Amino acid sequence: MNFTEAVRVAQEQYPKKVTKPIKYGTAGFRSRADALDFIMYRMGLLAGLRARDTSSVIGVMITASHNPVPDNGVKLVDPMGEMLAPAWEVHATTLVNATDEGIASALEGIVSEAHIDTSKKALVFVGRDTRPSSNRLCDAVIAGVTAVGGEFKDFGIVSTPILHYVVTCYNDGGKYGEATVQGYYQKISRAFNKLRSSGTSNGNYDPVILYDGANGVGALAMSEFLNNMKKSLNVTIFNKGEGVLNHLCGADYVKVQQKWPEGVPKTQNVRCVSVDGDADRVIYSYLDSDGKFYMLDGDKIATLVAGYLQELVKGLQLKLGLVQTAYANGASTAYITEKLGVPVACAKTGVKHLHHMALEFNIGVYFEANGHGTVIFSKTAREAIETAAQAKNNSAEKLSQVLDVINETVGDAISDMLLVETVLHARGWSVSDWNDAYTDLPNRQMKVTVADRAVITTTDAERVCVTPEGLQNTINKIVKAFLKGRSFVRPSGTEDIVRIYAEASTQEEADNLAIQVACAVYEHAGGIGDRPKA
Ligand code: G16
Repeated sequence: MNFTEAVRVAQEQYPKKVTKPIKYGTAGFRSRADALDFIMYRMGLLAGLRARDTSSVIGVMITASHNPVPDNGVKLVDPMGEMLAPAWEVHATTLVNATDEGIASALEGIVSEAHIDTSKKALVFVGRDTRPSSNRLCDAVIAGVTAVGGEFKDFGIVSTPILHYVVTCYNDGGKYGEATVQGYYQKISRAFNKLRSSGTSNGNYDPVILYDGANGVGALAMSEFLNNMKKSLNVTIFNKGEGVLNHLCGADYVKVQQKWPEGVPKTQNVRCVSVDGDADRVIYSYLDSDGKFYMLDGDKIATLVAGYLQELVKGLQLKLGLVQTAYANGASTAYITEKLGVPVACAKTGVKHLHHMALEFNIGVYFEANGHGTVIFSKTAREAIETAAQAKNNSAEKLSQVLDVINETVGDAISDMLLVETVLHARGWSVSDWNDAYTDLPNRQMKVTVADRAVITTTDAERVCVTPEGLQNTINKIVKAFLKGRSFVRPSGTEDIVRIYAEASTQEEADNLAIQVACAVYEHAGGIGDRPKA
């Protein structure tokens, strides 16, 4: 195949105007939307080749998820719903950094390295979030797919998990479910309705939910679910799109700012469920009778789910494990290992890393503290559960129903919410009963802007900073002065900033630790703008 057409379209419609090197980040490419047209076009080209390489449908999701509205981005979905394979992240980076004329040789290089038969058919599924720029960028992706002779199916505005789901279902011939948007809603809703057939209330459990849609696609997805879920839950949707996407609301805001989302009434003792801009992350929160705010993040979800699944799989000889990242609250890790006896592994930030590690268990629960995660079941686990369920083992029967509520293909805010609701209902717990399982160590996250965030490199699942020289020593010295102090820094892969995480025995100490470490980053790593302050 020659790539003359790919070069022509690039030069005429999607010329590259930047020379600065660009790297594939935590979840694909992300930046301001007006700088993304050429990248989107090239990701269309790449998806066309990847589809031929795998003889499968590949997904392209246009979203910048938790980032602000002026940003956008692209996530590529591999055949079984996984994030793009690491070798192809390298190809993606090469292709994006080529000149317009250089596209041809970059594509030829990929074809030859991956031994791709370019005469094969290529089909790419495309989806996008609700950002104003997403439609235009979707056209660029489609132009790329078409320029390498591929075909596409445009799913329009969908959540990221829906796109992962339809890609997986199409590629496995419908075994996981029907490869349509409606098929997604129906499979998960049906399973949830079935689990609720015995009644909606139980003990302290109350099916009332305040839902924060972050003014994005998560609000649309929840309305669709409610149409399919009959009256199994009593959900009221807020932040449906009347406000600005992710602004003062949504999962990232609630998690990082540790605040109740704007636009949601401050009803006490009712749980609020916040999702992010593409509905792949979820955070719970509530206000107690004194109006005090409590947040239940990915760590709380992971421990709730792992504890429940561990009970259900008892006697089935299956190895269940939990994967977290350095952001996991120290109290959650202690609780899950010491109290529940579940092994815990630590991965680098990015669901792709967690997913990979979770595959080492028969049942792998993986969650980032920011609410991004799911549960995956190996073939062995599925077979063992099925056999036991057929033999009328009660727990296995329950487990086989729970399996269908879970979207194993990727972290899915609403499927995760339904899983949490299932566990709370089964335990007869209120949100405060859940929160009481363990107490989070007070923590704080901060961002520092530096001239070039690539100067920060890390090791040991991002818990240790390797460069710039001296920064880790400084952090160690600062941390020593704080009771139960822990802190690390890492360059974000989705925003042009460095992230700081700190935890300590009190909130004041955690805040103080975060500021001191942020100042150390500012000094050692070339901070720009104002010095970090409280
Ligand atoms: C993406 C990734 C997550 C990651 C988050 C923040 O989430 O999928 O795994 O935790 O970015 O990454 P970073 O700290 O490198 O900016 P999302 O929801 O924004 O797509």
